[in-house]
Formats: sequence, structure tokens, C-alpha cells
Amino acid sequence: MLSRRNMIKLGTLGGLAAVVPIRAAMSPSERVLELTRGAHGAHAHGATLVSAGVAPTVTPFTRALLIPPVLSPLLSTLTTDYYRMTIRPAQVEIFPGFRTDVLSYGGQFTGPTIRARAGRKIVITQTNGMSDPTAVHLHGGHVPPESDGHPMDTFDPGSSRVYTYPNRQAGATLWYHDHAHHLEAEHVYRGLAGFYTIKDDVEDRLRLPSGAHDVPLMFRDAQFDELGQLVYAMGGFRDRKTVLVNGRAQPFFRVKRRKYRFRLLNTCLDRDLNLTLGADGELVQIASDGGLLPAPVPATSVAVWPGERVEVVVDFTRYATGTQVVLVNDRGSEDSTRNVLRFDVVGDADDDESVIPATLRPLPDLGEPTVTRDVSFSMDLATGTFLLDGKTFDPTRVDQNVKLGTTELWRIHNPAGGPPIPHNMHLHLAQFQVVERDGLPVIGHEAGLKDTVTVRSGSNVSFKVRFDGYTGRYVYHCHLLEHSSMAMMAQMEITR
Ligand SMILES: [Cu+2]
Repeated sequence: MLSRRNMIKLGTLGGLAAVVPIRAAMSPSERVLELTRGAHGAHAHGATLVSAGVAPTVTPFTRALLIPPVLSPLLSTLTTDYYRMTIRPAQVEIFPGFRTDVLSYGGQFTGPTIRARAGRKIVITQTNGMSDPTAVHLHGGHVPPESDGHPMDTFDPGSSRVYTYPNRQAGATLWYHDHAHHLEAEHVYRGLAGFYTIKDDVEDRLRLPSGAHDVPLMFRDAQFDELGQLVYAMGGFRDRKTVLVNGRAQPFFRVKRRKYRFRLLNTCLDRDLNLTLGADGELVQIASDGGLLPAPVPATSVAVWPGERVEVVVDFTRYATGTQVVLVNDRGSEDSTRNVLRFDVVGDADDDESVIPATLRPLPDLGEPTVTRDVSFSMDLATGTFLLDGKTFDPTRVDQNVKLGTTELWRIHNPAGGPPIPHNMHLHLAQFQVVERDGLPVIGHEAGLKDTVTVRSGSNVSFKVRFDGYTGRYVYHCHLLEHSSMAMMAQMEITR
């Protein structure tokens, strides 16, 4: 097991780890230690390569889409809903006839959905039933620092931790996931991710598709061995050739001829998605990371980068009963990463009162920035290290001192010159508004409230952000989680 002190020591873990083969039988923490040794050269050629063999396959579109279960509160008071969850190993059937070992929230491979209501507090007691430390981060949440799941604020196996989420923010699709430093990539890969949705009165009045017609879709890729077990090799993203939607490969979903709201979430460690229903299909974007857009934005394809959420409405009345419509990831290069989900249009809806309103919710006025910061992604080729402003994460260091109540302009740079690797800037605590990318305004969901934004190699992205509500230390990092787990992360401290 990795102690907190060791985790701090590992703060210099280098990117060379990405190419070091790792033994399959190790626990995640053992692998981190192995990676560290590997990064220093001692074991770089000593470890056994994972033998993937031929992974089980599915006949596309023969198994139904799973909808993650909604977690029920143990107790609800006038102001607060109380929940309890255990983080533990589990076995799930991803391929028919195979039991796959995963890490889970409450035994569910796609963690149970937590449904919050703006203005109502949620208190969750998380118990760590794994053999590694863990921290639970509510991605997109505006929460006090002690409930943020800071990467060093972990709790040990056998212990519990209470997280309090005030939900004093607009309706949005958030997600919770592991954030234990150096372990987050593997923990998320093995299953530690779930939806957390917030609804509010504004949304209710809009009569968007709801209930069974409001569908969360978590996309993630994976590599499996011949026994159907998840294969995790840091940096092995090219071998993750199966895209799962809510934990299943290439499922089908029966829809009626009516509107559906889909909450798209990409939890891949590295893979970006570009989802389309074909040139004659239409995905109407209605929300970004931070909630509703000012107005719907129709599109024929929607890019979703790791960590991002995009909500779309699809109106299936444009298809005849009997039509099969494949949701294609046109960034995928094989059938299993490309044809990710099929909608089977099975008939007319009894009742369809949902609408796509012409206007949704105006963006909040974040004010004029009074502080400008420049933050740069880079890679040290000599050491294979991923860097933010030339440094790896040091939890004892504060990288940005922020004054509470200030609006700031952050200019994020990913200079050309190194390997052409995109990075995804994710800020904890605050939703931001992208002002420009390479001098041009952004469009579609990227013009809404965001907490994660991709910055391609040779690109610059500027966003406005206002720091309100809480003081304390929060991280910002690349949300290609293998990069953050290799310390492409930094820290801001918000003070009065
Ligand atoms: Cu990155």
C-alpha cells in the first residue's frame, strides 16, 4: 500500500513510466512503485509484458444498453439527502460468459447515478473497501476544499470519509471519480467513475425530455485479455480498442419516435470522441460541463474530450419505425471504437410533451478580469516528464495565489515543438467561460460554462473564471488522466 508520504515522494514520477511494461498481477499501488523504479531505469527491462492474447468480442448491437442505477438516499431531511457507498472490487459481466474484475462504487461498474437538486445538500459517506488509498472528486462541483477530493487528501483502506456537496450551483451533469495522486488513472480505468446530475427549477420549466427519456451515456475505452480481464498499461492507450457505453461494448438502445436527452460523458483516459449520427443526423447541443447553454445549438457531430460532458437532444421523429441509427465515433479506427451504440427506433411514443425551447439559460456574467495568468503545458523529452509551467506537481507548493471574489483571465498554452500531444485543462472548484482559442471565438458547447477544455499542440485557449464561494487549496491539471497521474498538475490557493 502506498502511504501518503510515499505518494508525496513520488511527486517526481516521470513520464518514462508510460513505456515501462507492468506486471498484470500487481495491485495499482504496486504498479506505481514499479513504474517509479522503471522510471529510474532499474526495472525498465525486467518486468513481464502483459500478454493480452485475443480478447473476447461481442456481436455488435446484440446486448441492450445498461442504464446505471440511481442511488437511493438512506435518509432525507428538509435540507439534506444522506447517502452511503462502498468503494470495492467487484466482478461484472462485460462480455457474455466472462467475469471481469473491476473496481467499483457500490459494486456497479458504471457507478450509481447520484441525483442532486440545486439548493439541497448531499452528504455521502464513502467507505474504502479497496487495498489502495482513494479520494473521491466531484468533477464540476462547486464544493468546499475538504470535500473536493484533493489528490493528497486520500483515505486509507478500511476507513470512511464523509463528503458534503452543497449543490449551490445551476443544474448540470457532473461526475464523481477517483483522484488519489498517481493512482487516479488506473482507478478510473478499472471502474471508479459515476454520474452526478443536478437539476433545478429553471430546467424543470423548460420541459426538456425527462425521466426515462433523460439518459446518461458514459463512454470509455479499454483493453481486455483473453480471459476478459481489463489490461492496464500506463500509456497503452493505442491498445484500448474497445469502447464501452455504460459498461457494455456496442449495445443497442430501443427508442420511441420522440425526443431524448442524452448526457454524454467521456471517461477515457486519453481518447477523444467525435460522435455523429451521420451527415443527415442531428444532435442538438443543450448543455456543456457547467449546465445549460443560452440556446440550443444543432450539430451533425459533437466532440467530447476526456472529462468533458456534452448534453444533446435527439429527435427520433425524423426516423421511421424500424430504422436503426448507429452513433458513430468518427475518431475510431476500428469497428469496436467507431460504431459505439445503435438506436433502434421501435415505434411511436404514446405521449411526447417535451420540447427543445428556443432559449435555455443565459450564461452568468463572470465580470471583467482584473488578473491575467499564463499557464503552459509541456513535456521534458529528456526525462519523459509531463509538466505544467515547467514543473511537476508538488503538493507542498502553491502555484497560483488567487483572491476570493476575483475574475481572472487564464491563458493556457500548449506550445508546438515537442511531441504533438493535446492536453485538457481542468480546474477544480470553478466553471469558466472560454473567451477564445487561437484568437477565434469557440462555438457550440465550448461556448457554454466549462470546467475542462482541450488545448491542442500549438494552440492557446483563454478563459474567464471567477473564484467565488470557498477559500482553500484546489488543483488544476491535465484531464488526460495518465498525464495528471504523472504529475501534470498544479495547485491554486484561494484566500480572502
Ligand atoms: Cu495532458
